Amino acid sequence: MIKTPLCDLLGIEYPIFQGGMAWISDGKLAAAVSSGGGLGIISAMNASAEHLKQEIDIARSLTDKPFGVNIMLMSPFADEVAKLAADEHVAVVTTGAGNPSRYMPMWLEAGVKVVPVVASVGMAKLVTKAGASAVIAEGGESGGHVGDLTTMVLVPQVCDATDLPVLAAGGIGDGRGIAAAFQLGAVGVQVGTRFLVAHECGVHPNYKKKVLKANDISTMVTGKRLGHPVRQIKNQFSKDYLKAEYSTMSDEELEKLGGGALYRAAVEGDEKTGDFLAGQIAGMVNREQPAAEIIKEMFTEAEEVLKTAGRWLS
Ligand code: TUI
Repeated sequence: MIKTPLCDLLGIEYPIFQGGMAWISDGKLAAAVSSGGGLGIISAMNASAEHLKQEIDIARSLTDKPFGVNIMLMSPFADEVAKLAADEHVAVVTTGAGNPSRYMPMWLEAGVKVVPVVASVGMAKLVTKAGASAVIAEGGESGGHVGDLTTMVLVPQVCDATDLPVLAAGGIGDGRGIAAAFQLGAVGVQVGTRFLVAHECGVHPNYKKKVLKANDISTMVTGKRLGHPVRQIKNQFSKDYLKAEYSTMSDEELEKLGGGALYRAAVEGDEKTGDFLAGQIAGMVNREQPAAEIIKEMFTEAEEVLKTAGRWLS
């Protein structure tokens, strides 16, 4: 059995978070992951507090286990969803794409545990001082909004910079990845891409098909010109967008080109104009499974790997 301080801190069986994926991580997926022993997370994404409240109610109707809410700090609704998370006393808030400090006193006051995603040592130190309960060190192998550093170099440096429990994210798709993350000092992992093909994940079937078909070199990063690099599966949209980034197109027009693309992928399954965010481990995801089975399988594998980790020692 693998049990780490993160399990005791949050009252979960397996030290794994399901990533908060915009337009994808809803109350149903979060409940399935939490019922399976991990921490399911609802994405507040770019939607209103009203939408988030509906998903929280769905999760609460499906599981008695704790779950979390992910707040994307660049969302125009960040203020109202941050307040709702406090009012609802959700067990955990994770944050992404920015500095969560301005909301931390409100969340801590409400008894919410805050676990920010960080992409640098500086941000890890800052959120440690601000009262975070743990940090997620996310490398650029992940899907969606990415930082510059890889998981391999970010995780040990974040572990050295904070006394908080560290979760590793980005590039973790099976038990080998969990075992490797633990060797770097992490005591938990966050996984997004593999949960895209969970039975309980309501993303469009075309999205699942794209992940199942992907190989090691299927993803690419766009969005550097506007300062928001995003990893996605290569398709017509990503190639057109990259070309536009290197053209004389204005920033405003470029922004318009990207607008709604994730919705078109996740909800409408539009293979040409949709933006199919996924991490580099997409090539390792070959099978649809229930969320609980994904978690169990990953940790059974990790246990096997860790048991034999000393086999070359003499
Ligand atoms: O946030 C994510 N992944 C996301 S957000 C998203 S929606 C979006 N769509 C278009 C453009 C941008 C976003 C899709 N996927 N992951 C967590 C994450 N956070 N990765 C990197 C970071 C991060 C980056 C900078 C965290 C803190 C940070 O601090 C910057 C600062 O203020 O110094």
